[in-house]
Amino acid sequence: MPLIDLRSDTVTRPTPGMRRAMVEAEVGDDVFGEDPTANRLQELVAELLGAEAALFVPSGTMGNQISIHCLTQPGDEIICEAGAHFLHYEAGATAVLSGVQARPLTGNNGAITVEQIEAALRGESYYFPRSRLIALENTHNLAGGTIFPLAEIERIRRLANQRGLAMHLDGARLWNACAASGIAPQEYARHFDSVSVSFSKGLGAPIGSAVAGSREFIAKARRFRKMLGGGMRQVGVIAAAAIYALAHHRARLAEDHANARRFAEALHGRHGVAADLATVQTNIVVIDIARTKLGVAAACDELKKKGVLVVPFGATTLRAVTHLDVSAADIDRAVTIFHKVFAP
Ligand code: TLP
Repeated sequence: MPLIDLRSDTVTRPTPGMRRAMVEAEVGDDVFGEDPTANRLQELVAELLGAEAALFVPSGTMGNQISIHCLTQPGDEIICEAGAHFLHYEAGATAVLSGVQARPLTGNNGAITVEQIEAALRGESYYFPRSRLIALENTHNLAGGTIFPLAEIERIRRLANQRGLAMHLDGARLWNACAASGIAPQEYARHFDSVSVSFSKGLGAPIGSAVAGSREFIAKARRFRKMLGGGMRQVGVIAAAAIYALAHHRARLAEDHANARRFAEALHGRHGVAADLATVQTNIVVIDIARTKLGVAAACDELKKKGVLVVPFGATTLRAVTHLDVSAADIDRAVTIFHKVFAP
């Protein structure tokens, strides 16, 4: 039996249709701006996000870091939620590449409020860092794939306008938020100066993200992408996979969300395992095993031996992510394996 890989939605392999699109992609040198497929993808993303322009980048990490770099100056401060991806999983890049520091605020399911942000804004004194950027994440990975409420984003944007702050959205899984909430991508995106979206997570493309914003922002982003070594050449081969993914794999995210819920409901409350069902809003399930006989590392090992891969997520938690390569039948098999591993 093949392993059921729930470590991340990044583990998917291109489908036959996607591979065909990649093979047939028209290509050119993208550093000259001449790759027709990359150009088409950028136009498509800009249109979907209601932005003036977009730029293809190799990874979500580069998308976040380029955005942060282009919207800040050294000595600035970024207000974000304490579990933000860029804070924990991007190798400290904001400090190294942009010389900025973060002001993390503890949110509720990954969402921070306008009141919290207002209270965290710095005054005018010369010895304070400059409050400059508000960075939000939707869906929020560490909080378990939770959706950031649009009404709060609108309030935060009003504050940002009053106080001259920029806003960045880490929308690596914005497509999941949209599929689950029924809210169109541009309804979220229009409140931000920069948005980073991924094609290589739930959408199932092998590589790639994009950043979107104003033409001026994208011109700066292109320059910094080059500086980071992210100017690629015949990139249409992978841009084609992203175009295919946007066309064919967005609506089906609802299946991943149904599978995540099915998984969480079947696990919760059995053999000491807990999954906070309120946070299972999209394709991520955070599983708390504090009240079971196993620690996190031992649990991952035992699950792997029996055929399920998950990752350690916190001191007592595991993360499981549903995706394109996991069926409802796989989920049922994974549930049976969990029950066997945690049974007393
Ligand atoms: N997340 C990965 C790991 O890095 C944790 C995962 O398996 O979930 N923003 C968010 C919200 C992300 O979840 C990720 C990747 C990124 C940015 C970075 O994207 P990549 O991996 O393309 O650099």
